[in-house]
Amino acid sequence: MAYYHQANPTVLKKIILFVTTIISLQCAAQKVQPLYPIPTKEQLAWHEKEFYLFIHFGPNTFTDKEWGEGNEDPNIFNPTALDCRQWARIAKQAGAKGIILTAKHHDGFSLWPSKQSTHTVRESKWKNGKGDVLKALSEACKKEGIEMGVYLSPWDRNHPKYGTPEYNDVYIATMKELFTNYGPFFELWWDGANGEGPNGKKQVYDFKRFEQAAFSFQQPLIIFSDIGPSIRWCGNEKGFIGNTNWNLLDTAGFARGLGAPHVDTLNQGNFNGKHWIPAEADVSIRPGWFYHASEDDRVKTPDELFNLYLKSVGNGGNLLLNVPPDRRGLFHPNDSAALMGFAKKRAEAFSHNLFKKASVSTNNQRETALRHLIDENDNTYWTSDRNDQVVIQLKLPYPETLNAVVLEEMIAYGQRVIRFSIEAKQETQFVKVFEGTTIGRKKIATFPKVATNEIKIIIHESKAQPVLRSLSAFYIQSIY
Ligand code: FUL
Repeated sequence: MAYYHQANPTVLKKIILFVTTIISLQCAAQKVQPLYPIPTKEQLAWHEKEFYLFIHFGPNTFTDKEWGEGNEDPNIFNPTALDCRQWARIAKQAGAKGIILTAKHHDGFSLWPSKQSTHTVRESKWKNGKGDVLKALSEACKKEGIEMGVYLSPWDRNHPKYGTPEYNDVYIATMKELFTNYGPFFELWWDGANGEGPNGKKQVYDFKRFEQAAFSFQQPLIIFSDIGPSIRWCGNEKGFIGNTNWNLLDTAGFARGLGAPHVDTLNQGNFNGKHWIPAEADVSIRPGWFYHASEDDRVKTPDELFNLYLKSVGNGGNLLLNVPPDRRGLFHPNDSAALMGFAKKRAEAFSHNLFKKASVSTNNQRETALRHLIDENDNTYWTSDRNDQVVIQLKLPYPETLNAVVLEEMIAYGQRVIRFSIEAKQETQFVKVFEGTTIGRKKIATFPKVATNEIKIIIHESKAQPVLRSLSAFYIQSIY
């Protein structure tokens, strides 16, 4: 009897060895080497935001212009019912994660009482010169639990120092005021536009110093410009990011503004780009960036906004949607209604994941963590043991009609997939329904609806073993 109760040390050692080998083999099967370049922690957090609002507001709102000259009477700025809480509340309800405000546009007018300028809210009639839009917005965002960012135009058509080396100091001091009094910001937005100032001179921007200064005022910080350093322009103002979209960019030899890479490069990134600089799509809900009453009936519809979402977030980037307040200082009801319709459309489209109850199999040995593909957990992933002809098969419990598959890479390990396709089983054969290139943070693949109970995802080419975070499938009513 004693024999059965006393563990034999040799047998015990063998059992322990066996168990630890199995555990470490399973871990090794999932252990992934990053494929550089990879995103920073801040960039990863930025990717997760997906969608946020832009707000263009200032003298142009009252003069009906898009580019003010900088010589407008500051008294023209006089919103009758400004309410930043309304902006923030609607942004939140629309699912936007933050608001980026034009703290200063090209006319040089500052929406806060800046010490660096004499063209500000302080010089206006609004609230007898005691108003401060930056303060009001930062309080409103905090109350609504969304984040705030700032657009600060380097081009300034009002500042007397513009066009001289001292203006670079002015720009840095202006940034400092913003960061110190109203930060932290989730994003700092640098416009590449560089025109003439009041004295007819153009400015040589010292972006190197601007960058160092901004990072000294706030760390971590995401800075947008044509070429980063943190995120890039997508090459157009229509809200479309390339179907092929590498989060990578080569910046050596390029500059912001006219010296930027070709717009197609910004739109698609560089296949072998040296830096992780993902694309942001900036677009307005109306034809103009600023409010014009004549455009009240030209607000994009929920369907059009949803299409923009597919072309930006659905191509692995973020969507920065401009909603310009009117002369009261409020979102116009047409814009608010479109935003609510857009939110509803997204909620309806992605609420019923048809892969949730699927059974998953693959053509390679790493079967163990396959469930992570459909567990709807952003922190888990599955990786393959090969980098070409990876086939993932998803069997549904019963046939479903679907027209969209959402694929996500675990980009913390780098962007890898070069080319993939999707097939749906029809009777006894698989039929190709989608051919794609990159996946990145998110790819929303849409195709004509198909009724099926089996889907194959085939990764034909990948820079290294694909590391996938999630696969989901949907039927979206009336894809635009
Ligand atoms: C451009 C500006 O010139 C437009 O007025 C607008 O602010 C847009 C977002 O960026 O470069």
